[in-house]
Amino acid sequence: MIFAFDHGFEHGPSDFNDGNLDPRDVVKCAVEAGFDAIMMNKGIAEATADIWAGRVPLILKTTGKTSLRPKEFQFMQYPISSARDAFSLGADGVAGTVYWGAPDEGAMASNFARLVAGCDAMGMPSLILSYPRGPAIKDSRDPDVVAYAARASSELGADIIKTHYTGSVETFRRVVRLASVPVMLSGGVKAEDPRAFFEVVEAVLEAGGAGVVVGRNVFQSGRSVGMGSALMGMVHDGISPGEALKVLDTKQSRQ
Ligand code: FBP
Repeated sequence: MIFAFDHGFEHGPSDFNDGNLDPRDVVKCAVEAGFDAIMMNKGIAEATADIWAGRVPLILKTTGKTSLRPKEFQFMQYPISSARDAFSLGADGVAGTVYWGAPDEGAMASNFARLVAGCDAMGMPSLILSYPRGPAIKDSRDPDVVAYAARASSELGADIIKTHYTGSVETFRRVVRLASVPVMLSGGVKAEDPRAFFEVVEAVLEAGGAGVVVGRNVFQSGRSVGMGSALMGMVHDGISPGEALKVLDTKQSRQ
């Protein structure tokens, strides 16, 4: 269970409200929920280190793009930190995004390959945000496209893959088998109904998925600790979506 919290860079203030505007409040909730790791950019990791350090492992996100860029230039993620930065911060892993199929796929893939080389030198695992995206990609959740991107990610040397749900257990199982390294669900836009999100998580786990990398479905829920705890229950203890809803309802409601 990895808490994704790089949205301040990727999406900006539109992802936040009064309750989650201060990253310190959000990181406190992630620690309280007991996530296995938090994925953040360097600056916010430094600013919140007194909260997470020694409690929850850090995965340093090393690539980014803002949504302020013109739309046609939003298909490229640039390196914004390094494996060395991760090491200096005491991180336990690094993450980077590749938009497979994008015009700049080559640059993103070779940047990720360099990241992997840096990680290998320091004995750190790498997580790839494997997202088919760009003018050539008609459907970024097309099972064949997601599977191709996942396999390309493992061929590149990624240790863990985070990608989109493909819509069914069967198609996601094919992604998992083809990748041959752990594949995790990418949370995505907050679901209207938490049960719907829990059902996707259940399907991913049934398909052999290794877990969930989730951001908005937690920190935009208004019940971050409850959502985090419910998802932890599903991934680690195999509780059902119905039981996860009970955990969500019984946990104290805050941020
Ligand atoms: P979510 O669970 O909120 O989707 O977070 C996962 C994530 O990959 C973030 O790490 C990243 O900021 C965001 O989704 C990317 O969103 P988009 O698909 O809009 O680029």
